[in-house]
Amino acid sequence: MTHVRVINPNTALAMTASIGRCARAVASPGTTVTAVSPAMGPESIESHYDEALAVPGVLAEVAAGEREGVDAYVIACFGDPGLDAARELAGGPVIGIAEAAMHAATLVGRSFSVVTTLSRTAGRAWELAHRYGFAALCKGVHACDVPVLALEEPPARKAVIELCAAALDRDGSDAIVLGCAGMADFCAEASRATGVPVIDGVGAATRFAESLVALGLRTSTRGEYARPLPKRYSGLLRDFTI
Ligand code: 5HY
Repeated sequence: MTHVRVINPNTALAMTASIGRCARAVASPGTTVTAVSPAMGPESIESHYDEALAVPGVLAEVAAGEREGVDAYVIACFGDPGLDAARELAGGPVIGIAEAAMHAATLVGRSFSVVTTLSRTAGRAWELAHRYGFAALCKGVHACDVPVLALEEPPARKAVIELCAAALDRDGSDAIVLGCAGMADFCAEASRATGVPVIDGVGAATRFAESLVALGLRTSTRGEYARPLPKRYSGLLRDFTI
């Protein structure tokens, strides 16, 4: 039995439950998915400040998972907060939903567009497209300007799906990447409405995580992802001492 821990880096428990449902909907029968939120952190992640303050909670959840024997992790926030640091702690694979979604999009299309929440988060999406090597294939990042925690309201779903269609027209791209874990359950409807592959990073990351475990692939401990060197951490971070 493979155990995949899906970490919603924000503390919105209703969103964590929705993310867990979306991950379990695609997971294999032999996979256990546990969806968690950190005990500390922002209720939603919509800025660099939020993203920075989400990382300690993500790392605490990975450290807990290591104690529990978790096989792989999904970081279910489109900024992939703490991804590299989490890979230094985890023995198994750690997959960010942005990285997973962009990889999946390029396997089914020559180009993709990202549909995200607030305009201020578009820069991070571009930064990740460059970091992951997809800058030439990402034809646009489009914000619906719906706050993360408002995505569950009916008008939001309509706005996101309409923006998916507009993004394809503007960019001439082949696929859509949904730029928020809170959009995961819009995926099927958006794909029906647009007629193109619409990728939800939660599902993509969950399947990638399972596949890497099935292939016997664990995070490399050589070089950049080696365990952090022992040292003291003080103040609020004292419990992070390795
Ligand atoms: C997410 N924020 O997936 C991102 C989306 C964003 O709380 N979960 C969040 O707007 O960056």
